[in-house]
Amino acid sequence: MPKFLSPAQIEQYREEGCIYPIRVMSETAAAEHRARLEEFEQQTGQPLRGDLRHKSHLLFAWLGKLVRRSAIVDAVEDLYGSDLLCWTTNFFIKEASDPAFVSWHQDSTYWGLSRPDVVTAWVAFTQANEANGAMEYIPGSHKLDQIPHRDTFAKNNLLTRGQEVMVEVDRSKRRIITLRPGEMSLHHVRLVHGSPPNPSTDRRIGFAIRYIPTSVAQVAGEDSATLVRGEDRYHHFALEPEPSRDLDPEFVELHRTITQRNARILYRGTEIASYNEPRALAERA
Ligand SMILES: O=C(O)CCC(=O)C(=O)O
Repeated sequence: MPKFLSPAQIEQYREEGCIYPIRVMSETAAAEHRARLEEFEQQTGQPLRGDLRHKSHLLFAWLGKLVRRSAIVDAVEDLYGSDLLCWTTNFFIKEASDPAFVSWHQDSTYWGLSRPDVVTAWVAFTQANEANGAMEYIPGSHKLDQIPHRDTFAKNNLLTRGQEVMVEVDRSKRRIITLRPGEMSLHHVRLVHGSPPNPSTDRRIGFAIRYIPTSVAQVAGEDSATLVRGEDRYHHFALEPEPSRDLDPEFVELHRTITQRNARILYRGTEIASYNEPRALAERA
């Protein structure tokens, strides 16, 4: 008996590789999440960037709670069972009139995970639609094997390596993931997806939470993850603690260590050692 998703939604995930919209909090709560992010950005005087966009649930207690939010985790449990890790989180923020985009790709390409049993809960802090660069996907493409990708390191590409699939994508088959604030989509790690720039007058903010069953392992190096439900009988990942307050110095240090280690996995085979480097290189160019 599913806890949160309907049998039709579960079937849609199996067949299409993506389900949306799924309401996981009220629009007011989503606005509060956005306000918390923007309060921090005001303090630092700039949009969240570099490694602060990744594994942010270790820096901010309110994001630590979000990755454990029962509506989200119940939905993930309906797909992958009751022993679950949050492997990582990534902010995808597109400013107003922003050329930033996401090339067509499969998430699985550089993540180093042992099986494609990985789902992303993409939680909308703002609306996401055709007018502001919402995610698009090709239904059923998650059933393909791993497709070869080329790294572009393109300046405005939000992906770590600007990676893109080395096959022609038939855009006429694409579907647009339209979300209201407080809704989420769930997409499979092999799904071919991407998103165009945001020409609108407001930011588009999504928080992507990557979940795996505890049986999935990291095969490309040492790694850590957050247990969000059940028990970890496999011990493939070092387990991460939950922050009880924002920007606790111990957690800031832990976050630095973990994101540097993660970057070594994601940028393996290149000279790049941190999430901050591609951006810094692009800004100097
Ligand atoms: O936010 C976007 O536009 C793309 C997000 C994405 O590629 C992902 O969550 O895997």
